[in-house]
Amino acid sequence: MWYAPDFSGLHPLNVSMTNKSLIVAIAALALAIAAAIAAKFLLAPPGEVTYTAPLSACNLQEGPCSSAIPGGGRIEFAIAPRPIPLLQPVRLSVKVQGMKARTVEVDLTGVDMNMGYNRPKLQREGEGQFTGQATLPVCITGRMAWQAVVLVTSDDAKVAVPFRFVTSRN
Ligand SMILES: [Cu+2]
Repeated sequence: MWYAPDFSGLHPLNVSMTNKSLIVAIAALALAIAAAIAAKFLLAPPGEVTYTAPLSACNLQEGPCSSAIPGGGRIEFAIAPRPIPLLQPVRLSVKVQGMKARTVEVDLTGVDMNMGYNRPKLQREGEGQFTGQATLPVCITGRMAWQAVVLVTSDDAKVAVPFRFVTSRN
């Protein structure tokens, strides 16, 4: 029996095809890595805060407070009635300027003590106008410092704007 040696695997065309697919594979991998790096830097994963405003010195017990956001916009926030009561529904109002707000939430936390998860989602009332309700739990200590972080989400950003206020037992 005589067998013709099989050189098909080494055929010049096959070799060049192998090289081409290898180059394509390497290029695809490099592109995927570049895309992953770009995604990490340019697009934050959904739900992740992209900008946190410095803590405002404004006191929500005295009236509406506002804070600047990147791009020349502003977030105005108010809690009513004032003085802000405990164990009673309070009205939260947020005005957003210079940002296409999709959702607005207010995260209410105790500054020095854990008061549980309290993050009502506000309803859209008009262009850049959101309102909602929350109830602050009563605190065993008389004086209680609160932080209210207004969370505004657009299609490509999530901005966190913190404000503070103090309640007394009432
Ligand atoms: Cu407390």
